[in-house]
Amino acid sequence: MGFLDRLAALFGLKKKEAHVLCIGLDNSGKTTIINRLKPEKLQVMDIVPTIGFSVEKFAMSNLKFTVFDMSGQGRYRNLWEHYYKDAQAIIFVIDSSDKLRLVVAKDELNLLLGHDSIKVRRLPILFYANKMDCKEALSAVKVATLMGLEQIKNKPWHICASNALTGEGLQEGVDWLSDQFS
Ligand code: G3D
Repeated sequence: MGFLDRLAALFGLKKKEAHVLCIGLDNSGKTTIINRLKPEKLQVMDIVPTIGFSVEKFAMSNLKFTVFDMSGQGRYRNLWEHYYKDAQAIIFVIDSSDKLRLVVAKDELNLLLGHDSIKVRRLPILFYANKMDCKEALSAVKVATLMGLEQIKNKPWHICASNALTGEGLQEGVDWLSDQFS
């Protein structure tokens, strides 16, 4: 059973269908992570960089995934807000090696957390501090501090250091997410 099959099985205990939103800035590693998590037969070998606003959607068992970039595209904001109300869990991917854009990621996270469809809901948020293999990568603890995660009080959250190229750390994150629904 793949990671997502297990997660889907757990969601299935309580809900017919669950929507997971996988978001983060462009180039943070969302596509690579999602491709790692998908069962092998669904894996895409060529990962096309996301340009402009594109949304990837796929369903697996009773899990529905929506993946998109939150990068500097204010004009698309109304479009992505549309997906917030359906989300039952969020995977927020951060490029730990891109210190300059951590500030942007933090701003986007705060906008997300303050959104009407999100702020009063106790939905779990899994953060991947991705690209841990990069020499200049910050530790997951440092990323959590710089992102102000300790200020998230009304939602369960967890941060995992990950290397989406090898898959390291991804399992831990999915296990945590699974626990939130079991
Ligand atoms: P996105 O979907 O968030 O836009 P992608 O990001 O999954 O397309 O990844 C962007 C680039 O980062 C890709 O490189 C990808 O291989 C790389 N990447 C993703 N995760 C990791 C990681 O954990 N470590 C390292 N070192 N690189 C990672 P290219 O060169 O194809 O643009």
